[in-house]
Amino acid sequence: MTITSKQSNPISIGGLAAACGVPVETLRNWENRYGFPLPERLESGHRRYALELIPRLRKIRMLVDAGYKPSFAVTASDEEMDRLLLCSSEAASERSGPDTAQISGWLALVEQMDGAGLARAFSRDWNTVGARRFIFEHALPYLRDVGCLWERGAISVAHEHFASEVLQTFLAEQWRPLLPVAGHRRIVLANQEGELHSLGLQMAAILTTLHGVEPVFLGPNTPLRDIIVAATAQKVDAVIIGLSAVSDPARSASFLTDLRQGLVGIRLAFGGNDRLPAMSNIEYIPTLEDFDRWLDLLV
Ligand code: B12
Repeated sequence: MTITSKQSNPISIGGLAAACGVPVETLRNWENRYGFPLPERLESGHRRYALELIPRLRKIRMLVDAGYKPSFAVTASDEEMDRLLLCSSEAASERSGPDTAQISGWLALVEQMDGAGLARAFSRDWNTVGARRFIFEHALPYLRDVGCLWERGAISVAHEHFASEVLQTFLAEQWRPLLPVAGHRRIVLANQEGELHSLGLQMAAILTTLHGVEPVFLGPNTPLRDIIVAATAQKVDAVIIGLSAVSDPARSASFLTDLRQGLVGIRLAFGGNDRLPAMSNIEYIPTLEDFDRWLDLLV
């Protein structure tokens, strides 16, 4: 298609290269290989580009700088790009401070699949910094890095499973001996049916015991009726459901609504997925820090 130079703010390939930090040669190369960025042509044959291409091209450059292949970066969806860029900026290599060394050490043990070493390293850290700092400042960023490294192809799915499994076992071993003795409040902690991301719930169990409240821990993938039976029989003060970004909001909302109907006179709250609609008589607790405050008010 040919255009006249009067058309909506078109810029030359040199202008685009300067605006995005991508060399002219590379822009031509991407156009030939991947069909992006596509110029319009002046009658003279010169390329002209819409200004709207600049933000996307800048993101592509950032992804390539972060180590992604151009064939992947140029064709990624906008949503995917945003997620990966967030991931790159949060990755261990770009953080600084003493916590970075801690987490990098754990990740090295994951790479070697050294479970005993990793459990010992968790234990040393837990004893040094305490439960809350362990969770919020080390375990959560560690899991985020594991996810990022896996997304970048730097570690395998097996490593991701290994990394989360060792942490999951470690966390479970920490809170059970802390269980309070008689005369305390009790709450059910369960993941929705189909939900396997249970580490948030394990961390919630630790915070619960730190408040002297007993978790009735039902764990991942718990069917609706079993939550109702357990909560009713144990006469708990509340039921807390752990979801994740993976859970389908409509399905989770329907699960929670059914659960609400089955739980007579028991508080119901959920955390872990922020895409659900507001639901009557069901509380939403966005983060584990919020859950820590929620427990302050319960006791
Ligand atoms: C460990 C992990 C797994 C492990 C889980 C093991 C376990 N025992 O939990 C395994 C290997 C099983 C797994 C499986 C899958 N996973 Co996964 N997983 C992860 C990983 C690396 C860490 C998640 C985690 O535990 N984080 C710790 C929690 C506590 O932190 P958080 O999620 O940020 O939660 C915050 C809030 O949501 C809230 N919160 C969370 N839980 C709770 C609970 C309560 C009670 C409260 C109050 C608050 C709360 O508090 C936190 C902040 O304070 C993430 C990567 C990442 N970048 O997060 C992927 C990730 C979550 N998984 C993902 C996917 C796609 C899957 C699978 C579909 C993969 C597959 N193809 O099989 C399956 C789904 C399984 C299922 N049906 O549930 C995607 C989700 C993408 C999306 N947005 O939809 C992620 C982001 C990876 C990725 N980048 O693609 N996964």
